[in-house]
Amino acid sequence: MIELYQAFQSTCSAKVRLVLEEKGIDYTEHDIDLMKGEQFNPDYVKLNPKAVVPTIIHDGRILTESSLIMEYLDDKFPAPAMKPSDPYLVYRMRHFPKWLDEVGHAHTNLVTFTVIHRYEIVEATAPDELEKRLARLPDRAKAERQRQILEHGVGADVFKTAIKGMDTLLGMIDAHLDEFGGPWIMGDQYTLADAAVTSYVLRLEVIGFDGMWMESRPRLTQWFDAIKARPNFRGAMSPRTPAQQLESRRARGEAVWPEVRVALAA
Ligand SMILES: N[C@@H](CCC(=O)N[C@@H](CS)C(=O)NCC(=O)O)C(=O)O
Repeated sequence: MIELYQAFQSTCSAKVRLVLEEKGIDYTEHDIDLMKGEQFNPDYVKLNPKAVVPTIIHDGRILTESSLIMEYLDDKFPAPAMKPSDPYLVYRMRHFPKWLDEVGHAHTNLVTFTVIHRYEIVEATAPDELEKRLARLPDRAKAERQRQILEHGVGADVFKTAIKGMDTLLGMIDAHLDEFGGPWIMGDQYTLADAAVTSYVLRLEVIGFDGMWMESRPRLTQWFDAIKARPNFRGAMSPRTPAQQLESRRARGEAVWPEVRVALAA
């Protein structure tokens, strides 16, 4: 049994759930409410000193960092294998989690913060608490980016860089589908690369930015439809978000999409 500390809507938590579901591993979910700041609870920070989700506890050991957890689970629970057998293909596959860890996750985080979280956090936080919340973020560069978004919204340069970064990810997926022939990123085998990127593409869809591929990337559209039809997706992502919240998030994204489309084309 694995204890998973997570936030249901967090991209990194979803990565781990997709692997757990794919392998049929039993797990118990412990939800951390990121909007309320429960990640800063001292008991949780003892598990995850960066005050982020996910964290798992397995065999009495604490594991953090979603990409590393995915690899751990794939090694510890080998069936079905989520890595190709050819080391060269493993090398190619690992570019996806590497890119997400190095830059992609921060891009998504910022895009989400710009389009929805800044409103939800502002609604849930008293004005003087907002400053304290920024001050509590261990990642100071992230706090500074969030400050710029609070001031300039989708007009902030940091937002434009982030959304172009997400476009790069879509381009990477599309190029691999072309090179390896699909249906998955590395070809016939559904791998950690597919599980790693799924929640990032889903996030763009949730905020109404699916115009980034629907009209221009048919291979990616087909891949994403196939991803959403998989049992592990249905298990890991079964809707728990109230329909009203989904609608309001999509509406917030759609309201800024024309401006974002222009920024992407620039
Ligand atoms: N590199 C970490 C990143 C984890 C991360 O940033 N998680 C986000 C949710 S997807 C989080 O907990 N954010 C809390 C916050 O920003 O305060 C991982 O892959 O596990």
